Amino acid sequence: SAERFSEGAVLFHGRLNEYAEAIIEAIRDIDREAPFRHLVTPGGHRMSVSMTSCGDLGWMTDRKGYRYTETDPDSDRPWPPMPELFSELAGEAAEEAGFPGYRPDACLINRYRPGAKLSLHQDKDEQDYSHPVVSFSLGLPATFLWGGFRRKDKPDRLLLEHGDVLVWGGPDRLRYHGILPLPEGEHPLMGAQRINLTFRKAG
Ligand code: MD3
Ligand code: FE
Repeated sequence: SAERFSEGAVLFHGRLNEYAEAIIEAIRDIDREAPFRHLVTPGGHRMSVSMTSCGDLGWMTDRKGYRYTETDPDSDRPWPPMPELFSELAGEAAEEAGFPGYRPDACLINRYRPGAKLSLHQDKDEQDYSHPVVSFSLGLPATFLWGGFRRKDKPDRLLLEHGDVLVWGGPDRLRYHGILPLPEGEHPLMGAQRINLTFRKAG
């Protein structure tokens, strides 16, 4: 089932369920080429979420700032290619949400272990905000914070569960958003973790 909870935001419940094993296997391959790592923000904080990327561009941060790169700074090799399954599923969901012709060039993969969180932020490192962001959730459920256009606007809460796909664009593209600390738990396919894949047209 699909739920449109704002003009530019659609949540497809359980959309990935039949593909979950294949996606998890593909993430294992990516982790072998470009292992998950805890990045350090420009302010010097080690992020509690660990990250890697696939696709033509990968998102990263260090003491110098946030940016997209064509190579993994840990290996100096290109990021692993984006599996076709990922781009097809992301493109289909975007199309159904009203964004036809979506061709993401970046897929950021976030791994949350219990206690990991993502503070309220905007996604502003992309060239063109007319393209939506598509996100896949796998593993343990997490509470998503859906804020306004100023950091101090009180966010609504929404549970993101295994298999969910969220498409976020148009007038909602620059909303503040985040993830509350992941509760303890054990997921049958994923163990004690949540993985989020976030697709973007960054370049
Ligand atoms: C709303 N990831 O990687 S996904 C991120 O679950 C990020 O790991 C979260 O925020 C996660 O930047 C949330 C849902 C999401 C992603 C991007 C958005 C919602 C968004 C961009 C604009 C507005
Ligand atoms: Fe974000």
